[in-house]
Amino acid sequence: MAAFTELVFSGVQPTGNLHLGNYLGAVKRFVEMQERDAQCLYCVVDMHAITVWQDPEALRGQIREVTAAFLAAGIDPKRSIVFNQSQVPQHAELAWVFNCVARLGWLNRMTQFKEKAGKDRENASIGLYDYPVLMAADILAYRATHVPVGEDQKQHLELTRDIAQKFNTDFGSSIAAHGHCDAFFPITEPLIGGPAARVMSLRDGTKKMSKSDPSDNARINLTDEADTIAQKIRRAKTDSDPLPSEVDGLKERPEADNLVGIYAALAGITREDVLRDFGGAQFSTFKPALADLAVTSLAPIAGEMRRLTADPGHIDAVLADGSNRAETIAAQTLDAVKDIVGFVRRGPSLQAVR
Ligand code: AQP
Repeated sequence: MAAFTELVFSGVQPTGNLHLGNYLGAVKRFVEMQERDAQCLYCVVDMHAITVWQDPEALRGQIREVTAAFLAAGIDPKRSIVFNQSQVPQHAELAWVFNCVARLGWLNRMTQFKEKAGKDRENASIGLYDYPVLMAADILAYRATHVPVGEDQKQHLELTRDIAQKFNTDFGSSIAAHGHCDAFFPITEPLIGGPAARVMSLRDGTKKMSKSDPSDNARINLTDEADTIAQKIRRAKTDSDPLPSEVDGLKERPEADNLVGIYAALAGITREDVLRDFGGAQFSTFKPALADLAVTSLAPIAGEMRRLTADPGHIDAVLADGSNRAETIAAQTLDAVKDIVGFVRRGPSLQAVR
């Protein structure tokens, strides 16, 4: 087996309304991985964003806004590679190879496509259907070993593992003939977990907090002002019982479970810890405490995002630098993949004239 060094990859779509779920389920954990000194690549996945219509001018702003959120949350673009997907052409190239590895039956099972395409499936873009294959290419272009994501991405990560496995098997002898160990692609580990793996809507505890929810009150946006955050938490749907003292008591109480999970994730503690402090308390006590914690945690990020987005030149320079560094890694993978698959590619002397 190949010995892969730990390499972390993850992405966020620049589709607007970056929210608390994206922060707690993904971006906050990106920072934690960076602090563990892993080699990390964090990508603004703009090619994924256009699988549904995006206004071009708004998209440019949203790419810079997600980048600003990464930096404001604590991702250091010197230690981690921060870039946008469309600047590294190897993502699309590898996706094509994977289109020829993945099976139609695998994609037909993807629940996110079914949810997003809805009843009007014939009218969905081919890109939306093929989204999980491009996601596999994003990850495997760097031969990433770990991917921190929210729970909604679990099925897509399983597909990435299936594609890697099938590629390794289908091309096993060519992989060996080109001097690679038998597993060219790692079987990537999803890192899903913690109290905020699935943050739910503030208006309906059975629905995921989502960028596309028509109600702005269903989510806390990373750009919300302190007053707005506090107001949304005050108005969050709950039942009328006090909080239980044990986590088991949160079963069948999706809204209470969600607010306790958010508190735990923001404070960096467990649901059990939260209930130790607030078990028996009414929401009239718990909600103001949660609002204070949310404002204290999120207001500095929002402030820093505003400061960073006021200087798009700086953000674009961060993305250009990150894209160059990402491309250096991805180009090596693609050269190897082309050899393994049997393509004829330019040798070093011809590459020089490109
Ligand atoms: N509610 C959530 N709880 C925990 N994690 C979440 N993520 C998204 N929503 C939640 C995680 O955030 C990362 C980036 O997500 P994305 O931008 O790629 O796209 P998304 O999942 O499509 O975001 P939305 O909000 O769900 O958009 P719509 O409304 O279009 O469906 C991922 O790691 C994701 O798991």
